[in-house]
Amino acid sequence: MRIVVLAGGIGGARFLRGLKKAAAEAEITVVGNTGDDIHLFGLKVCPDLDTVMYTLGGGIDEERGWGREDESFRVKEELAAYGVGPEWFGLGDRDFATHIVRTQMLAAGYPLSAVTEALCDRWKPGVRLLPMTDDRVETHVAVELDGERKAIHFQEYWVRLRASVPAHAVVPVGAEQAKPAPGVLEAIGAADVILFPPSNPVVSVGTILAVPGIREAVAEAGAPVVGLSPIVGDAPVRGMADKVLAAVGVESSAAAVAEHYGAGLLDGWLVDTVDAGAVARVEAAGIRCRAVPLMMSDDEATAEMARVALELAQEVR
Ligand code: GDP
Ligand code: FO1
Ligand code: CA
Repeated sequence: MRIVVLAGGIGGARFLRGLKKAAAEAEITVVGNTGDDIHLFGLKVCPDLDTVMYTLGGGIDEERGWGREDESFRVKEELAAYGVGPEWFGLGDRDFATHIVRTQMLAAGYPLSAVTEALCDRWKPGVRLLPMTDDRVETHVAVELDGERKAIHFQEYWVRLRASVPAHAVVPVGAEQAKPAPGVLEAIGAADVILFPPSNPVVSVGTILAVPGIREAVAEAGAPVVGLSPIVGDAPVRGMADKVLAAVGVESSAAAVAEHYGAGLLDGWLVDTVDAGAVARVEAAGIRCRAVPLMMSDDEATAEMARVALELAQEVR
């Protein structure tokens, strides 16, 4: 079975760990979000690709959910001693090596997809990890700061400001001119099942779908498309999905996220049991829906979510 997953960082990565357990024989291709990417200290950092790679490869800091386990921050401290920031972004010493290798390969002319493959040669995530695009895309958030409206990088909005200021718009800068990375459209076209993990619908899955050709390929794919809600009981399990959903005019609820993707894209949708009341509304939108436990408390609970998603895919095909 060929499974394609459009994934962000932590939510996508944890789901993938369960999916690998639920479908050990499957060939899994992950289309990763690169809209969170940022250039810092002359280095290219790809948080969501790295979160997937480290999580599946056994190098993640489990508690934080991002960055390397057993990490230290001495380089960051030394940079700060020179007055060189940003001090609000926590790049660890072990993580730095990944960004140095990536930046060096990009400078030598390799596309991000080839660099990601090379990094995965070390981590062996057990999935094929493709960036959504080899082109530069950066998610910016329009905010009100000190009475002034301005656009800031998504990482500044989330990591520095902790989404504490109202977001008026979310813009994947560069997406319109971007092309899907090699293999992305082919994988979607050849998939038996396409899954949207419980990733952020705006700044993760939404950004991937904003690359011209990807949304169309998913909508026209022969394979069933099934998603899992990142919103449980009208709030994100973690992160700022409620804030960025508000910025795009979508209410923070499992049903509203399904309607936001729409029946043109989704065939099936899983909501948590606490949102069982939303099933009828999702089905009225033409999307098959079931309510099951959606908390990724451990790999077995997550594997069970993945099994139900694959069953629902069978039902709707
Ligand atoms: P990010 O890039 O690190 O923000 O990760 P993703 O975009 O892949 O996933 C973020 C989303 O995962 C958030 O909106 C969370 O609500 C959701 N999420 C995290 N843990 C869980 C969980 O255990 N269950 C569900 N249903 N959603 C979760
Ligand atoms: N998230 C934070 O909340 N604070 C950080 O200092 C931070 C550093 C960081 C470094 C590398 C990396 O791959 C991820 C990192 N993240 C950090 C997580 C990440 O930037 C965001 O949580 C996601 O991009 C949100 O989708
Ligand atoms: Ca992300």
